[in-house]
Amino acid sequence: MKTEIKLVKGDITTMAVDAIVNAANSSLLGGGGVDGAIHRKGGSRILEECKAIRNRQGKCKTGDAFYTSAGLLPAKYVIHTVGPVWNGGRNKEPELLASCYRKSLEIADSLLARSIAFPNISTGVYHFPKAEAAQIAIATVKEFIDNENKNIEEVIFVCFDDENYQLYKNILDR
Ligand code: AR6
Repeated sequence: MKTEIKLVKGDITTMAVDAIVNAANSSLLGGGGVDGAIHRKGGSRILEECKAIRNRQGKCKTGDAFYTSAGLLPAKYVIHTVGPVWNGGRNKEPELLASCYRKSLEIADSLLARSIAFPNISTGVYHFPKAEAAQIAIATVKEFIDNENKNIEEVIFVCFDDENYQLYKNILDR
């Protein structure tokens, strides 16, 4: 299948796609940034589902992902993934970030999602350097769609800030 990669500048909570990805934290109980926006606009149902998952299986490990419904958002599902906190780069941050993208894609594919939108995981409060994060995000998505994907037709990178948007644009235009 030919899967398209698209780039958008904006707010991921407005995306009418099958799955949006949330840059969550291991508590699963919400936070600021994109996580805050998703819970705020999506309503209490998302948090209730997160709490139920936490009660069943405990905290979410860094690099791992799980999904809930999308509450009041236009998407069908929210895939919550926990990005690494940048701590110099020698604590497996690149591998863990790649794992966030890969596991999210695996979940979306297993949900038969045809479209998935990603924020720039870990590049806000978690301070992952944006240029390196963009390389990892794009390389991991390409690898997945070339080798494993069955159902996803569209992967959209949703950049909230200009710097991320330009970094992605430069790589994708090459
Ligand atoms: N739509 C798309 N992207 C957004 C939005 C939005 N509405 N809002 C912010 N971003 P961050 P992290 C971008 O800090 O670094 C939370 O408190 C933002 O510009 O949301 O993975 C969690 O609970 C940045 O590029 O996530 C965790 O505790 C990107 O989203 C912690 O932050 C990620 O920034 C996770 O930190």
